[in-house]
Amino acid sequence: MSQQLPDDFLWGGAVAAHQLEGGWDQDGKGPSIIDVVTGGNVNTARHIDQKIDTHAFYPNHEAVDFYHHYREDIQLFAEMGFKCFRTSIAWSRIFPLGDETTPNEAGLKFYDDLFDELLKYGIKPVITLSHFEMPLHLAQKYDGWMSRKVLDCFVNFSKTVIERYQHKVTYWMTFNEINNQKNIENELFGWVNSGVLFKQKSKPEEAMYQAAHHQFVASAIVVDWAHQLNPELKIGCMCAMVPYYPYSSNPDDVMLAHQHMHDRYYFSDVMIKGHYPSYAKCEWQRKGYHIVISEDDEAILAKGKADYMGLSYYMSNTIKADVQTSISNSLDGSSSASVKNPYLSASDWGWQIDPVGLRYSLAALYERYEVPLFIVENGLGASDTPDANGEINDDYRIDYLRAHIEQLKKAVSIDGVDLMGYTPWGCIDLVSFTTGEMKKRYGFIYVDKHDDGTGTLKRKTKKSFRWYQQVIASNGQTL
Ligand code: BGP
Repeated sequence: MSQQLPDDFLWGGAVAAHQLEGGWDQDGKGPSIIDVVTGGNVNTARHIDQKIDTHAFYPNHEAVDFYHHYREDIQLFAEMGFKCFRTSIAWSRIFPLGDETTPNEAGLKFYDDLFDELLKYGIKPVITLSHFEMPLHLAQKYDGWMSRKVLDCFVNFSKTVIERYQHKVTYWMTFNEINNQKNIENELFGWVNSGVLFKQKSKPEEAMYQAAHHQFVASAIVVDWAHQLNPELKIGCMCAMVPYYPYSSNPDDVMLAHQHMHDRYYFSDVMIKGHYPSYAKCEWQRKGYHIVISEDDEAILAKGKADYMGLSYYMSNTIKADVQTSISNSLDGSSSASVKNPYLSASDWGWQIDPVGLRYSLAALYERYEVPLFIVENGLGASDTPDANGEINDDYRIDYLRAHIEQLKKAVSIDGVDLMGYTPWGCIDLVSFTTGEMKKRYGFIYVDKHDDGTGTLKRKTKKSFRWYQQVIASNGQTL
């Protein structure tokens, strides 16, 4: 069977504003909820009522200074042959506080220039409206997405940028990995998704569902509005896909894995199907949750269904019914029943490497939703060490990506998945989200920047750069 990908397949790379731009307070940008997260052992609570200590080393405040290096970086992306580049707009560059009516022109101009630079090389921008960002003021003043006021602010921000860039940007996503917050045990996820510390609420899970409801409505309003503005625009949702496997054929393991998959599907079910799934309503009733849903909300959700689904995929998770201890795994919302999968190896950060899980996820999602899918994140975090000649021979990264591309090709050619494109995460080295480290690198391009803040910021291509260049040139045939 031919494993040909479509001619217009969107090969590229992915980043997020706060993890690479730096310039956190430049040209009128306000502080964002992510600017007070130091990474790893995030303790956002202590920052909320305090002024930001500008002397503390927050890795993302400078990051890899894409804010000033984007021309040189885009030139390298073009050399790799990128068809698209996924990044996000830092909301607080546009609305520094979030509740103003007039946008910050300097912030708007930065993204105009950035998109023009991409388009100069024929690289299509793919834009996430909120990649773990919101002006800090909105979290402090309104309790983040607990409030419908923030819904209005997000819609205003989205309309402002979509209207401005509609002729430069066709592909949009509303919220990055909106489903991370389902793991209410990890405060980092709730904070970056919603600007809320759910564990401080009397009913944390109910609060999470309420905040998410406001995001669903906001997303649907934006999708519907954008379609009316310009029917060419494609607005997707975006979820982290970490499939749960049953540890064994024990029916209890199988059922547990099935139930846990609701954590993965809940958000995309609402955003793509346009209504709440029955298992959600059943859970709210069983737990005595009351989610405030306004009269028009259901009609809004039905009208503003996402055009496609963006997903991140790094690993799978395995679940066992009678186990109370967990493997350490910070990204995937793992419960106490997660166990090591004996068939898989793991990255240095414990993320279990599972290329077949990507095909499995794509097939399952496409059968469930029948909308185009877009792999907007995938990759291996590793601590690259330059050799004696200063070269980075990252064969481990090439092996990881090759194995995943082989599987995505099978998903297209054997499982019939409509796949729009593939943008490996952190195509240029940037600050790790879960750990705040520079040493956890994903890039095809090395950046001389280190965890203690030192480094020249000089860029250098890795071995994987030439490899990926060939992959794109051959449309995935030369791996
Ligand atoms: C996803 C985020 C990204 C990114 C990636 C890798 O959850 O959408 O922002 O950082 O994970 O995670 P990390 O940087 O922690 O290795």
